[in-house]
Amino acid sequence: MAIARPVRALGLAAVIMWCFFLYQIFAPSAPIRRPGEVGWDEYDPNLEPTGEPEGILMHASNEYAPGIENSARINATLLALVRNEEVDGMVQAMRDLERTWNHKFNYPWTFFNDVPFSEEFKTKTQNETKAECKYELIPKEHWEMPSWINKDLYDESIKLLLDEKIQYADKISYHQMCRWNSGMFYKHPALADTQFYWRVEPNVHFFCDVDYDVFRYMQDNNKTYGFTINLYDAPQSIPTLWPETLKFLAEHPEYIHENNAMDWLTDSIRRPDHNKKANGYSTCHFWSNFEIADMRFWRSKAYDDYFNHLDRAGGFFYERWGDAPVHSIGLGLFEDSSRIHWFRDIGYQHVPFLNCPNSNKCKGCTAGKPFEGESFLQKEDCRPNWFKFVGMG
Ligand SMILES: Nc1nc2c(ncn2[C@@H]2O[C@H](COP(=O)(O)OP(=O)(O)OP(=O)(O)O)[C@@H](O)[C@H]2O)c(=O)[nH]1
Ligand SMILES: *[C@@H]1O[C@H](CO)[C@@H](O)[C@H](O)[C@H]1NC(C)=O
Ligand SMILES: *[C@@H]1O[C@H](CO)[C@@H](O)[C@H](O)[C@H]1NC(C)=O
Ligand SMILES: *[C@@H]1O[C@H](CO)[C@@H](O)[C@H](O)[C@H]1NC(C)=O
Ligand SMILES: [Mg+2]
Repeated sequence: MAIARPVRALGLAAVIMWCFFLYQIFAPSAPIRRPGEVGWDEYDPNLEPTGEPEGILMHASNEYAPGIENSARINATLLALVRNEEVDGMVQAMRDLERTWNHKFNYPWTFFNDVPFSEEFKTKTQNETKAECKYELIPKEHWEMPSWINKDLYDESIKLLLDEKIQYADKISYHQMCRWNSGMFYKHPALADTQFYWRVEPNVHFFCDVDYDVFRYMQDNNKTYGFTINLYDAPQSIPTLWPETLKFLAEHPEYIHENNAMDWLTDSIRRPDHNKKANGYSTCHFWSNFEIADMRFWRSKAYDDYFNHLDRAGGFFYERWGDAPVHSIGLGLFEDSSRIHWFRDIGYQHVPFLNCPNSNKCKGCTAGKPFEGESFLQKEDCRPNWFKFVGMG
């Protein structure tokens, strides 16, 4: 009996589909690797089910209602440096964070700008929250290029950075922004009575419901700094940052904390070229567009002296030192590394990288996928080094 060719083709397709289906069900899953085992670098702990962190937690309650006196809120703010033109991106980021967290806690927002905020910016952002919004102008002396920067040397240096394809190298405002985030924001008079902040940039995303007060978590569990993402930096943007740091340490060995993260800062095994080009620094850093932190650390003598040393050296302008490596080196040297916390439960994205935990509280991201886009981005993730040298705390 002859079977028509299309029917044969259909039958074959059905068999293939069936085999694929069986394979999906019965194929052995990739072995899960544990810390200490060979191949640890490839294992992503975000694949494991994630709940709330251990430790003391304060959950949402009517003590967090907006505008009440003696609320359960502590001395903290959501903080954003942002331009008027970025209002729509800011609204989007606020909407995510209000939906997943802040509508339960109503912490105030504080916005900073080097020019006055427009009425449009104020109206649109205040409309996104029941909490108070404050709009602050940055004083000129915190923003402008310091007097000791040599303009000719700056112009020459920018040419070299552009040859190295360093993004935004020729935008003065980008250098100013990095310097302000490194050593100025916490000196703004509007923050004089604020201890903790959560930094938020326009256009970022938050994916997971978080039901406890993260600021209280920091305070009650002795945490100084919280991060979600750990990345390598472009070494060409910071060739003399580590050498300047070593000069500073030679003058001030007393600032180094006994439980520091020096091994994480100086690792040369995972990405030897980066360490070499950065003259001894792995370039691994907390990606600072997300940070939840205690400003007492930035205001400490150790960090303040360190920032002033770097500022005098000029690398915020002659090179393109970012606030992420500067914060990270400061923390890695002068803070107890057990006081640095990985907020694995906060689903977060700043394109193209993300932190996506495995939890039914999260919507809109794929657990365990640390980047979106081309696979070459994978190698930029340096969390495995943090886990290796410090842990998952
Ligand atoms: N007011 C103000 N805010 C700025 C300025 N430059 C940067 N920012 C803000 O500083 C933050 C970081 O700047 P971005 O341009 O996002 O820098 P980035 O995250 O390194 O780069 P992207 O990958 O392009 O996002 C954002 O919140 C910006 O809104 C500026 O000149 N004025
Ligand atoms: C205010 O917020 C509501 C709800 O999110 C939104 O629908 C509305 O468009 C907003 N209004 C303005 C002026 O942004
Ligand atoms: C808030 O924190 C700041 C800075 O640490 C401190 O000076 C101030 O006294 C605190 N205020 C309250 C009400 O706790
Ligand atoms: C926090 O640190 C203080 C002082 O070092 C200590 O007394 C306290 O027990 C610590 N609390 C927690 C939860 O670790
Ligand atoms: Mg950005």
